[in-house]
Amino acid sequence: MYEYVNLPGKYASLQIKPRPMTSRRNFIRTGLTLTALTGIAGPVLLDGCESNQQNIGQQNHDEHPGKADYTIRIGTGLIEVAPQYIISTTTYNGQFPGPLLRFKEGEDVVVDIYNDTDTPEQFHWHGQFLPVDIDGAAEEGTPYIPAHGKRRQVFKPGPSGFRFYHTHLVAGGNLNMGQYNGEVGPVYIEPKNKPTGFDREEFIVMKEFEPYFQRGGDMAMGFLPGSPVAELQAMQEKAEKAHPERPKGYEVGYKVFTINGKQLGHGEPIKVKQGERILFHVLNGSASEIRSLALPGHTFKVIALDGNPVPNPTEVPLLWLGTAERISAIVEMKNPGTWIMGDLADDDRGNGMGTIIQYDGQSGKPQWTTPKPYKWDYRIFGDSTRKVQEPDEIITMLFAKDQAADHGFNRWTINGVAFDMMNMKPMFHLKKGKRYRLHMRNASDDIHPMHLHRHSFEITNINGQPTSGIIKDVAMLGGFQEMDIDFTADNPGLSLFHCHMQLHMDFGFMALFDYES
Ligand SMILES: [Cu+2]
Repeated sequence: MYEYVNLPGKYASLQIKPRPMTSRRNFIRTGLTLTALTGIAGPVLLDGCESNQQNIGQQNHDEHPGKADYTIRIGTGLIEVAPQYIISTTTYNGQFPGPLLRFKEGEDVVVDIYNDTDTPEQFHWHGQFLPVDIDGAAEEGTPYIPAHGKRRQVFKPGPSGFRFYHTHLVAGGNLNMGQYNGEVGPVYIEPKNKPTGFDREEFIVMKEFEPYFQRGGDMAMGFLPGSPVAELQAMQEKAEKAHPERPKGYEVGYKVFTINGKQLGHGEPIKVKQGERILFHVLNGSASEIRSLALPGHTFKVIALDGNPVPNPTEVPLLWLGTAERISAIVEMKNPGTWIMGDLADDDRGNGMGTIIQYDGQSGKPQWTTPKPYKWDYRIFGDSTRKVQEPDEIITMLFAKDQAADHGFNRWTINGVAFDMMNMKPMFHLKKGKRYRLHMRNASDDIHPMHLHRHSFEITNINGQPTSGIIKDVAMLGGFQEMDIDFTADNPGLSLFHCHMQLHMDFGFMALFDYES
């Protein structure tokens, strides 16, 4: 079903990622492009570069002298998720999560990234406004970190707040690749004006391990507000009726669930004092799952979404996070005891998705009570009084699922087009300085955490309800629902837009924006 192409001679280790249903000619062509991307000098064999190759190699950061602020080594690591249960996976610096990288907003940072694996890597700085040669997506033209090679990156981090890093490789049908691995780590960029109202910070990374395929899945659905749009529902029904012979497409399930790399009950408890205000920075590092988090007897005061302060910090009983979403929330410790902070899904929590919060002087068995159902509505954190700025242009996007169309996997399309990894042609064109509205329509029953690289966006409408002031880089679009996100084209260069479900993006759910010159 998949094939690898080995490049000749010294490039032998530069294997092309597995892609279904492509011609060998395309493989070879991409292989050469990849060689060019790595910056290794060699004869130019490309017959007509794609437009997205123009930005490559404009800066050679490898020449920056001195010592790196941080060094990352990508390689195989062993993660002890529980005593006598040790998982082997690809990690950053042999640990999971990868090390917390703390930067200062606007201050240059030097990061050395070594790739100790046999596969070229992409290291994506999620949520930052970086040039295409640093951002970490091959589709934008970021050079690969060669297998057993190194890249030095020098950049000005920003914007401030809770960001993260992760691999941006295509996994396709290979569950040992991409974000199914342990290649996720937190980034915190200190703002010039530090937030107040808390005593200390804790970073929480939620991530599953040991993935497997099944037909169909059980994605949490009912927690988003609003009802399905009939027209969008009808589109999926029509598509399914056109192929009654097809079964449900493959979905990913997991055997092991962790918070900060430990199954519930096996990590060190988070020790707290009564009256302490803890700022939790929660990251959903999953490749494909939507996560929830509750701490019985306590509330979360959400102060930032995806690292960006919200206009209306609000206390909520629990959190929901799509893949790659982050929430920064303050919990005031005012209910002494030993508690489980965990996912609402009993099976997932039972398989490890939780951690223990222990007050000083308390022992006892950790307590869990399932909270009442709660609708997760981004709009409560927004500013309902502010008038939304009208965009210069509205881009309508229809997302659709072609069930089990690609070797048993669902194929995903944006306006009828599945992203073609071979020609990587930009689909949408931006003019610098203009403001755009993406009117997203989901003609599928899945939730899609939609992500835009190298820019932040503002949520301006959810299912016909206007809102403003919520700045994010990933937003969950509900099944058969609609959402508007606005952004200013202020960071020229190719920018990838995709669903952050690894299985969706790998099977077509991506598009490129370019800037008109
Ligand atoms: Cu998706």
